[in-house]
Amino acid sequence: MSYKTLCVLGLGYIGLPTASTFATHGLQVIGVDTNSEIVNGLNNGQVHLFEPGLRTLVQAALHSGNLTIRRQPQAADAFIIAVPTPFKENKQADLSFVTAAAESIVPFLKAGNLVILESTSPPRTTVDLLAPILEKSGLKAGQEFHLVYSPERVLPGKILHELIENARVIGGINPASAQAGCDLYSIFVTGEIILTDATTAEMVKLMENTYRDINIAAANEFARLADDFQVDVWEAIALANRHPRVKILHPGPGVGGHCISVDPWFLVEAAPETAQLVRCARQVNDSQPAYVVDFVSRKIGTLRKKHIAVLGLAYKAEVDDLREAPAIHVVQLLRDAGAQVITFEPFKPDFHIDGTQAADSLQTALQNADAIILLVGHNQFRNLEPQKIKQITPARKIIDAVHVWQREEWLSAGFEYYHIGDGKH
Ligand code: SAJ
Repeated sequence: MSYKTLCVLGLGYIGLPTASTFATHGLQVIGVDTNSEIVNGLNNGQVHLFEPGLRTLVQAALHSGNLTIRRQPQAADAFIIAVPTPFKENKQADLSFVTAAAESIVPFLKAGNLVILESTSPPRTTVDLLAPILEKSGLKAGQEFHLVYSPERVLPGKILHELIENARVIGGINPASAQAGCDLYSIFVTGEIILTDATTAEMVKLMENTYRDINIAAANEFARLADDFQVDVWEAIALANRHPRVKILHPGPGVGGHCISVDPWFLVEAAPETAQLVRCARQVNDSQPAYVVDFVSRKIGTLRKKHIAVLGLAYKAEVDDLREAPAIHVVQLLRDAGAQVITFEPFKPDFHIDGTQAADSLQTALQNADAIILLVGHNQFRNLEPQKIKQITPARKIIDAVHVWQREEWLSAGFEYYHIGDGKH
């Protein structure tokens, strides 16, 4: 099949790069978002997300005339749904955005169209939820229009490269649908394209992120064990990773972001009795902020009335995304224990957590601190020089929750230095 027009629903971290990349590869693309601020901003050339290279790509797509931004969909050869699938309070998937996006397509669906869901979804969403909604058009899924689930697998920070170069799994509700999806993504994907059925593709996506979550949970639990046994977990991990078949990940303040901390719950929701390991890993990672706060209080004593400077709130280094960020939980727990917390997040300096102060500079964050906690390894923090920091803060206790600083450098500058999972020092 050949495609001339494409409608992309949802202009977030996945939809916006996808729409722009198709546009710069010659398709006429309509980018749709229900948020009028995002639509107005993009129409004025303002990109609401930080991702390396994205601004340049979006501006090139807009200037080419191939990318149009609107609030409602319109007729097209293909539709891609890339809206969020958050979870609700009870950890169940909130599919209301997928449902609304699908319903908005129905009036425009024509015979021969292709519809693709990219949003991470519980197994069987494409077959059991999406197909019946789209069939309200009077057209039969798989016979009169093609229907596909194709997971996005791009890593925030490297989205533009991985979008093109990663292997792409395309699951059709029948083989003809998968082939139609392949024809579309072949326009820019240089990685391998593998065809399967829609439910397998949904499961693949959930398995990838669950696998990583379980492996990070192992690293976090090893940190706690090492702490108990007077071992430095980082030294132990480096040595264990010399084994040819072992690759332990990094302990940290927990797992955040909109993907790995959310997606495993979709498996737990779909099969609560079976998904025991999946649930347990989630619980280990979700309790890691409490471990960090316990570690801090063991190193600096009572938290009551202590002035604590927290560096980094984003869910990981070099992103501006604070969704599900474990650092926010750490700050809330410190605050609840009576500490006077001042935060500094260089990618979102205005972000404020109730009952704490947000600093607009490193200097402001550190100037009255009793202790400094590093929660995110942004480059700006990695490169700090202990001798210079000593000049701008009275704090002499450093807790490094991501282990990006060198212990010896801080010690020789006159600080007490601790990284989590270090029971040795
Ligand atoms: N983290 C650790 N220790 C580690 C690695 C990560 O604590 O050794 C933490 C990070 O600090 C962060 C969280 O885990 O809080 C997740 O970060 P990440 O870099 O592992 O992953 P994401 O969420 O940015 O992107 C993931 C990727 N999935 C996998 O690597 C299997 C990406 O390919 C997916 O496209 C993305 O989820 C998604 O959208 O689903």
